Amino acid sequence: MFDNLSEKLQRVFKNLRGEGKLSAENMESALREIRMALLEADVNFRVVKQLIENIKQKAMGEEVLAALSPSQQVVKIVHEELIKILGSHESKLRFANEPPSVFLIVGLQGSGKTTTTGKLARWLSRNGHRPMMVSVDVYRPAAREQLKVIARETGQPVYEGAAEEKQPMELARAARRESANSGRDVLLVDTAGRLHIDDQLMGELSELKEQLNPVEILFVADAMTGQDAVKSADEFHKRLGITGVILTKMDGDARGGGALSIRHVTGQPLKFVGVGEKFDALEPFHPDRAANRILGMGDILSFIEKAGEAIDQKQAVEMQRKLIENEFTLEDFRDQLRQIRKLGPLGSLLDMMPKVGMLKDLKDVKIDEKEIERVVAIIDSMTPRERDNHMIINGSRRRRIARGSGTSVQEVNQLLKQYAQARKMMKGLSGGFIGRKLGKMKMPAGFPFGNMPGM
Ligand SMILES: Nc1nc2c(ncn2[C@@H]2O[C@H](COP(=O)(O)OP(=O)(O)OP(=O)(O)O)[C@@H](O)[C@H]2O)c(=O)[nH]1
Ligand SMILES: [Mg+2]
Repeated sequence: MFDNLSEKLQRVFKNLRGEGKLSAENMESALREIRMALLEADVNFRVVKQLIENIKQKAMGEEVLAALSPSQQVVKIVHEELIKILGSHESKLRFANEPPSVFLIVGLQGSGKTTTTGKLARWLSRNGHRPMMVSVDVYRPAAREQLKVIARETGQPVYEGAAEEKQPMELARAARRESANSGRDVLLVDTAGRLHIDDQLMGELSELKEQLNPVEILFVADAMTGQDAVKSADEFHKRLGITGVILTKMDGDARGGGALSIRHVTGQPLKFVGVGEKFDALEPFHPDRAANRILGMGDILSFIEKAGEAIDQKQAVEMQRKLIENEFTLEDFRDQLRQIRKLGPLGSLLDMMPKVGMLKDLKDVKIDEKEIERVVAIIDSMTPRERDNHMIINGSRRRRIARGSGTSVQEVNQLLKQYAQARKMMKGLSGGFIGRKLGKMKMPAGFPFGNMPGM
């Protein structure tokens, strides 16, 4: 989602790495490059200006730590300033004291309102709520039908209403009654889109707002439209008063500038991002995690969350300690692989991983179930002592292990080599600045799968 920007910024930091000290000159040129990278990522120019100003002040000010190298200092400062611009913390949805809480879903035509309504209903029901949906789009034929189909696909209830009903307000009111009667605590109101912001649309939305008293007015914008998304969010906010933004199609080649600008320009938080057409492709937006992603530190926390069901947290913490202290044994390695197998498709998970150093290569790799099975079989054929200390696995032990696991000595050799590499890599990672950062962020158990064959 921020790949390009991330790559460019990392290049800036890399160039600074050779410098002994932060000076006015090297900082000036770094700032110039950061500014270019942000503008190219379609970040709003006012936001860029503010960011650069803040970074400059901090870097030149007294906050610079002598212990850090120039590139580390700049990474740290940019990281902090990015988070500030993005909004310091996750903006949670609000709920009314008296259910049902009404959420108005608004936005321009084709931005993804109806799809997002379905995603949000699914997300809410998985997070302890009992949502109901209603479409008040009485203009586009089949608009209400579309939401009915989505309701079926997501297994979430929809208030259908009479087919001939032509009054948005009537539909919404009836849906609210139905929600209250059936114990639903959130009513999601999918509204009609328009090509442009016009008075009729605003009039209708204002009336819905007045009558329904929504706790959330969520503006849905297509991230691919870049700064136009930011502009229309701002205009909607000025005319209607929105409470948050959902950027859709972040899975496309949007440059991410919208996500970086919304908060600063509109004063309203980005609450969710849509990252695909499927109904599970909706993620709460976390400013700190986005900043990590942009700076190539990976999105370890999202990774943990996604892996949550498969990974035992206590084990993850223990694993992290072992990694840092280099006590990571072959047995741990096997446990990790077993967990990875439980995680399912790795592609999207790998996307969240830090793209520092060797890990960068992991992005293009695919996981191969059979490979994992083979590696697990090899480790299973070792004795506990061998798993504990791979150094004792000599030639004859290797032959025995190969026989026992139905593999070849070459395959056993390869595995041991990869294991040694993974250990080395983790040791390197846990050392430097990035490593310390990662350390604090809790490493997920499925982390060090190294350069596994076919993975
Ligand atoms: N790739 C991708 N496609 C999305 C996402 N969100 C929505 N879409 C697609 O965008 C298109 C328009 O989505 P809708 O939900 O119908 O948009 P809408 O705002 O309700 O449109 P109108 O009601 O006509 O104004 C559909 O093809 C969706 O599948 C997303 O996060 N990623
Ligand atoms: Mg729609």
